[in-house]
Order: sequence, then C-alpha cells, then structure tokens
Amino acid sequence: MKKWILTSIISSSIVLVATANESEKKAEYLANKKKNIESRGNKYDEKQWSDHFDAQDLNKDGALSAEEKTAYKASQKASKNTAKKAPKKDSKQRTPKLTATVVTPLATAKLPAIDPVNTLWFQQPADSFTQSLVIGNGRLGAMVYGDPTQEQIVLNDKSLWSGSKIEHDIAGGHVNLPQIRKHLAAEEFDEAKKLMRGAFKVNHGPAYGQGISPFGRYQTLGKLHLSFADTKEPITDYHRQLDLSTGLGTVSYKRGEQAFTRQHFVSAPDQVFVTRLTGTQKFTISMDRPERFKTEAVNNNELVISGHLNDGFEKDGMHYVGRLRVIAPKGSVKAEGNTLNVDAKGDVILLFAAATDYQGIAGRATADPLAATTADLDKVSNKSFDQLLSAQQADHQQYYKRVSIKLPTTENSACATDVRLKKYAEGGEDPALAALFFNMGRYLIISSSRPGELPANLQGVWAEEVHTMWNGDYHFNINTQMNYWLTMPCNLIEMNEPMINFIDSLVEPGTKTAKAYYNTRGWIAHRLTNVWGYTSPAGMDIGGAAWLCEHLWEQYAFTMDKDFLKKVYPIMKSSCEFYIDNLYEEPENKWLVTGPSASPETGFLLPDGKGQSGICAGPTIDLQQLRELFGNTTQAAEILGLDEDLREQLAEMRPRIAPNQIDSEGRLQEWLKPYETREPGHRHVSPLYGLYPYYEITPEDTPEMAKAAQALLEQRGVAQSTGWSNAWKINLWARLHNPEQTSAFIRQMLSDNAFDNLLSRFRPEREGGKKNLFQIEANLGYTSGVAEMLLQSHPTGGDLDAKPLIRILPALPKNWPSGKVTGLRARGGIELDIEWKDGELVDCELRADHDIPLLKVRYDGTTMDLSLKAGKPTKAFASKDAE
Ligand code: FUC
Repeated sequence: MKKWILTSIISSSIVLVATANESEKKAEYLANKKKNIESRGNKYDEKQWSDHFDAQDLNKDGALSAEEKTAYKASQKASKNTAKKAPKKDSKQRTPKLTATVVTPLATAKLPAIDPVNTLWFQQPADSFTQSLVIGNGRLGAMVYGDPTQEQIVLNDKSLWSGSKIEHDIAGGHVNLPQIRKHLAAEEFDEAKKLMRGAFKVNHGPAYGQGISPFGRYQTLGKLHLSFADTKEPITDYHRQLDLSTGLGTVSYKRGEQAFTRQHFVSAPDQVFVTRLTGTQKFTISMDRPERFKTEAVNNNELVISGHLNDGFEKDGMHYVGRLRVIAPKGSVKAEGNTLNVDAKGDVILLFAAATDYQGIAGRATADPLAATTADLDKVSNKSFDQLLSAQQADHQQYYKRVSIKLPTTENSACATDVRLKKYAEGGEDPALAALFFNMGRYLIISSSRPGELPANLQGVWAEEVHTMWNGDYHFNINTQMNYWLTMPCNLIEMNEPMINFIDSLVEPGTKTAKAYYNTRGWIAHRLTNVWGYTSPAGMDIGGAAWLCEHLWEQYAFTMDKDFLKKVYPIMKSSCEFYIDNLYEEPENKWLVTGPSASPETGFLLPDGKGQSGICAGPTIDLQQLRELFGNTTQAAEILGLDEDLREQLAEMRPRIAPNQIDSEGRLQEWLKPYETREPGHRHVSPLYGLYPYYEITPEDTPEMAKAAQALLEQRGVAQSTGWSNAWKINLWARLHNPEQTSAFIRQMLSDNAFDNLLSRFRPEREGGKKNLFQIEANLGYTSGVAEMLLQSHPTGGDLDAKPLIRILPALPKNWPSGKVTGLRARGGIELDIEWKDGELVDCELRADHDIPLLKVRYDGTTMDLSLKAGKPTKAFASKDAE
C-alpha cells in the first residue's frame, strides 16, 4: 500500500485541481442538463440531477476494502497538506496538469527522419490520457505517458468487466403491445409511454453513473508507475513517438550527459506488453488502480496486481490478475514491500501479462488468471527483446501494410503532432495529417480487435477509469457498427471476426428476449449490450439487430465467400423472423411498420403544441434497415439455395414496408408523419442510414431522394462536439459525391474532434457533464469515410437486381491535388491501387480474388467494362500521363 500512497502524493496536483473545479463543473453540468431537459418540454428537477452528479465518482465502482480505504484516506490527507502549501495559482489552473517533468526537446536538426503519415511524435511527455502513446494487441492495451522521472502507463485487458451474468428479461409485457400500437396510431404518445413502462420492464438495466449494476462496466486494469531516483539533472533532447507502421512507442532523452531510451509495444503473437529501458539508472516500480486491488511483490523480480471486481451486487465478481516481470541481466532487482527497486547497469526488460477469469463469448477463457499470467511470462522470458519485437512487428505489419496512403505534405507536416493539429485548427493546410488520421484508424482497429477476442468497445481497449463513460459498452444505434465500417474496405477481414462472433453470441439471449417481450420468434437486441449477453430493452430503438446483420452480409459482399455466408445465414434468417412477426400494418396507409420504436436518440414535436415524443411507430431508420435485412437475406437464401418459403414471404412483405418520404421542406422524413424535429441539429443522422451505410438512396438511382437526404444532412449541420456524428457525415457526403463537404468535415474532425494523441474526441457536454471524452468510433468511422471518398463499390441499379459498380475517386477534394492509395478493397473480392495527380486519375490497378467476366468501373462520369482474371493485375482508365 505504501507505494500507492506515495504515487498519489506525487500526483497530488491532479487531486487539487479536480477539487477546485468541482463546483464549477457541477454548475456547468446542471445548467446543461436543465437546458437539455427543458428543450424537450420536460420538467427539470434540480435535486435529482444534483444527486446524480454527486453519485458520479468516475474513479469508483464499488466499496473500498478496509486496506484501500486507509490508503485512500492517507493519500487524500497528504494531498490536502500539499494543497495548503501549493501556490494559489496552481489550484485555479483550469486544465488538470500531471507532474510532467520539465524537458527540453530534441533539436530539430537532430530529429530522426519522421514519416508524416505513419508517425505521431511529441516534444514533451503526456500530461493526460489523451496525449499518451496508444498501443495494443486486441486484448491488452497500454497508454504510455513518457515522463522521464515519473513514468505512468495505463494498462488494459479487454475482458475486464464488472457486473455478472443474470436474467434481465421480465416476460409478459407483450399483452400490452396491441394497445400500445393503438395509442401510437392515435398519436396518444403519453398513454403509449405509460403502457410501455409496464410492458418493457427490465431486471437491473445498465446504470449510468448511478451506482452499481450487474450490467457492469468496462474498467481499467490499472497503472504501472516507474519512479526514477535521479530527478535533479535537467532533461534535454526529449523525443516521444509512436510509429503506426510498427506499433512501437519510443521515448528518448538525455539526463545530463547520459542518453536514455524506452521502447514499448504490445505483442499479439506473445500476448505480453514489453518495455525495454536502456541506460544506467535506479528506479522503483509500483502498480495500482483506483479500487479493488492489491499489489504484491513475488519472486523478488515480479509484481502482481490482482483483485475481484464488483459483480453488481456488492460481491466479488470477475477475478483479474496483472503480472509484471523484471529482467535486468546487468543490474539488480529487489522487492521492498509491494514495490520493486531496480538498480540497472544496462538494458532492463519489463514483461507484463494480464488475464481475467471471464469465460463468456470470446477471449482466452481461463478459470485461473494467476496461472495464465505466469504461463504467459514463462513462455517469453527466455526470448530476447529483439526476438519479441520482430515477431510483433511481422504480425502487425501483415495487416498494416495491406493499405498505404500518400497525400501532399506542407511545411506543417514536419511539426510535432500536437503542433500540426494546432496549426491545422488555425486554418493551415496539411493533407498528410488527414492521411495520418486515416492510418490511425487502421492502426487502432488492428490494435483493438483480433480474432478470438471481444470486439472493440466504445473505447476500443483503452480506458483509465473504473467508471468508463457509458460503461464502455457496446451501443447498437451507431457506435459498435461504426467501429467496423472500415474493416472490409481497408482490407482487415481478420479484425472483423470479433464483431461477427459477437453478433452470433447475441442470438441465444436475444431469442429469449424476443419471446419474453414480444412473444415472437427470432432474436432481438436493443440499444446496447455488455460482455454478459444483455439483450433486454434499454432505449427502444429496435433496428439495431437488423443493423448488426448488415455486417454479416457485407463480409460476404466483399469476399464472395459462400462458406462464410452459410455460417452466418441462420443469424440473418432468425433476425428476419423477429421482424416478420413484429411488423404490423399502420391504419392510415396500411404500410408495415415497427412499433413501439424510436429514431435514435431524438424525437419530434406534435402539431399544435400538443407535446413531444421520442417513441413512435415506424421511424425511417427501422424501415430502411428492414428493407436491407430482408433484401440481403433473400439474396443469401437464393445463393445458398435455401428456404424458398421464407424468400416468398420476404418478397411479399418487403414492398409493403413504409417507404422513404419527403416532407414539405424537401427533406427526407425522419418519422412516418412529417413531424417537426425537436432538435434540428441532433447528432444522430439516423434517417440517412439508407444513404450510408445502406445504399437504397444514391444520387444515380434515386436522385430525388438523394436531394432530400442532402437537405436533411444540411439541416443537421455540424455536430460541434461529437466526433462520431461528424465521421458519419464524411461517409454520407462521400456517398453524395460532394468533395467540398467531405473536406469540410475532415477539417472539423481534425480541428475539433481529435486529441493530441489522435484519439477521437467526444464531448458530451449535454449528456454526462464529463468533457473531453474519448470514444473510438469516430477514429474508425473517419477512416472508412476517407476510404469512401477514394473508392466506392456499393451496387447500383436499385433494389435486388442491383449490379456491382466500382467508383474511382468519387469525392476527391481539391485540396488533395495528388496522392496515392494502395490495397483498398471493393465488393466482389477486388483489391485496388489508385493514383492521381493535379486532381486527375493517373493510375488504377485492380486485382480480383476470382474471375469476374464483367465489371463496371466508373471515373468522372465515364463507365467502362472490365473483365478480370483471378490474381492478374488489370488497369482501368490506363492513362498515358501515368509516370
Ligand atoms: C449513443 C450516442 C451517444 C453516445 C453513446 C455511447 O447512444 O447517442 O452520443 O455516443 O451512444
């Protein structure tokens, strides 16, 4: 415990600042809450939200043990003492500042050659999570701050979830469904809501900041601290970088005359986090987390952090273990209490392994995490650093190198990443920065989604809190799906696997949920889930399951792999069964609609000031998703020669689903009726689902509807604070073939929605009061958006007889006059390289996985027919200008 107290004292300035800002933060939170609630016509209760804020301690997920309490109190006391001594201006400081060592950066003349589209670099240590170097292997994650004297590294294991598996469904509410639907048709939304409350009750739903729930939350594993003895000598020649092409994070500096380097990576082949420190130095190692842990020194060269998370009932739930082994051949390592003292006379290697006893839908499934961590370390301890590094690089590069991108550099491209972002936000040009951010998305999915593991959650795998915002869960009304938009176009099929398995895992609990709440066949998941298989109601948008099925079909569309289709077809079929049983005829037009449902997460005003509602029948997004699901499932059944009856039924029902409609303002309608939206600039752009990711609206085939979609997109504008919303808009504007707008949203993303370490920013001022939050989907959705600007391959011709069409450079902005992208993939099993100069295509090469007798390829309004032979590179629009 001693060390834990110490490190808390060391970082006392964080505690200080947080306390000083608490009342300001609370006032701001309450003001936003009030505005938000009242803008929806609801009553704001000051006491309720004040209590809610107080209950939101982002660093606590449950009761502390007696030992932790003592340590915590002591650290609080210590920080108070420091507070008294601290100069006044410190406690007023707005930005929380960690104790980053003062460093002098490496002189420009001495900088190593830095690749501006593949490397992030900084001239100072990180002073927050959002400046740290982000590394991971799909299961383990680490974030390196890079402070020369007080290093801290956040550690993560993707399966580390509080909560536990319980029965959440409360059956029987379906008896109320006919009456709820009557109310919806009669626009008696309050009555519908009242009845719904009875019909859709849940046994312990997710708790957002309101205490403990068996739904649980994704949590940090903890922090590794390295405290260096020599803090007096000035630090010069400081340099910190992350090479996306290798996954290697490096920190180097000089202390006095001596040079030091630290290298960090997380190995997928060896399943460990590895650090090498060079230079003669003395340091102390400790590990901690905000709660529910103990750290012990074992075997004189190991530290083990372990504990049990809250199971949601204040009892011990998941067991986790993190084990650090220190290898110092030319020095000594000694345990002292729960720390290790290292006296290094040369290189020191730190190896870190982690495991939990999670035995759910994915992951390593071990009952004994303690033994698993020992085994992990034993397997690698006799390997050299270089061996470990080259295995990890070979593994990483087999994915990363499949795609490359080049965009023009400017003077700004040579600056440190944080400086580049700043200059860009001030209006500077730096196309290569857009390419770096594109590569960051590819890097992040490779580092957070690997076969056999859980899919990337709201923060991928990186979290430094125990109360991760939104529980760090899996949301199905945009977030989880957006995480996986890039995998197929960016040639990362292996990274798609966790998502496919995850969808599969929802069928069993989702079938129970469908029966319990709707008394129907098939499976359903509602707005969100966790790692425990939650499918019960939580927000009433019910198109999420259909949306997930899109990912099954799209993997087939990109690969033409019939074995894969055969494997996933039952999931699609069962999803269709749910919706077939649930669709009903609305009385006015006799269209088939869903209900009760909602257009995520907004609502409408009733005419004549009669109130407002989010709950409705047949929001546009659901209907688009069902046309897509029914269409894809029909095609899948045809390809596999299965289920003729089902095909007939889908063919009969699909055209009866309520169509897309245009309101009197010329906008695509969000609801069945032309209601006025209660939030014109809402971040969700759900009715545009039909434009992207689905493609039933295209400028070529449905120009009127595309115009209406554009009008809605214009009304939604820029979501100042929400990265994912703007990332979606890049994809949407690309589908509208509008390079200026895609370019404007890229500027928005890089100016306002990217942190210094290029994690994407989500600022839910209006939602949780917590600012500057990281959510990963904007990173990944941005990358798919850029891919969509350079290459599109969705079918055209409308409806089920649609034909594949490859569109080259469909939304190329003027400020990217030249560039090259290699290795992108198109539907149909095709890989492409595309190069352009002065805004004109100069080279385009296609390589197909199998013979394609006729393929249509379009560039700049001209369409040509190509015939491709498996594996044989073929040029399209071969240009004499290509040099
Ligand atoms: C959706 C969004 C929120 C947030 C959450 C995780 O519900 O509406 O803005 O991104 O997911």
